[in-house]
Amino acid sequence: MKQLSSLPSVKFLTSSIATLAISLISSQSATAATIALGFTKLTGVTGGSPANTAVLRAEIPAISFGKIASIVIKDISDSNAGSPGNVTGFDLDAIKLSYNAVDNAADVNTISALDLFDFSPTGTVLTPGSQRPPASSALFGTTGGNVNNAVATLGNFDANSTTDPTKIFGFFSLGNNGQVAFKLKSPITTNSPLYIYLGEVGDNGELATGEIIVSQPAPPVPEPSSLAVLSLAGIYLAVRYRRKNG
Ligand SMILES: [Ca+2]
Ligand SMILES: [Ca+2]
Ligand SMILES: [Ca+2]
Repeated sequence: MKQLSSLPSVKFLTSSIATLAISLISSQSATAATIALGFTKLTGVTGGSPANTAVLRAEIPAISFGKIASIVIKDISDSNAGSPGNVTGFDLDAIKLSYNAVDNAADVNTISALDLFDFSPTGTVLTPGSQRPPASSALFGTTGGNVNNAVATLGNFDANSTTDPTKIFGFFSLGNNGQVAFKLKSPITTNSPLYIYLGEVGDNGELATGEIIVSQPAPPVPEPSSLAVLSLAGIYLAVRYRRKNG
């Protein structure tokens, strides 16, 4: 009876040693780091007709330890902010990377941009958030769980800020707690500050956070002998535990 009851403990011990080994390996060959972005709201609004897109700017510092590989934007809107249904959550009009800093929303469309975004589902990976009732089949500006850039036009701050179905255009909605990851066409280094601009349609209190994912050159792969030592240690501990408790 005693032996039977001790078996699950032994299994647990061996699996926790395996977990330890995996985390050691991944920390020795870390390939990514994340940096949170802090956004500042620019003066005024921009957009299509009606134009009511708020523009948010974050500074990406010069990065010497790796390359910027992707940018992740997450909805953190209060569940009462903005309109419900298919426009629930942060309404992204556009995203832009530029070396130019501007303070007025009206200037964001004219500054030069870095051509690094791929707005197809290959480079723009959406995790749709939830809709507040009445829910539609899809969030606005999305099709089949992906951003539909023919509707969202993420390269232009051009959204018509309305929920009128005959006029609504130029953005997509993230849904509550939705997120979108932009995988850059080629990872970049920055020797000087770079600016990221986001447009939020409606300027109606919906919020998002952002982070950049920096890829790092992988350090040398751990020596096979050190991995072997870890597995041997695991076997030894498991056997010892079984003897002691078996
Ligand atoms: Ca919204
Ligand atoms: Ca747009
Ligand atoms: Ca909005």
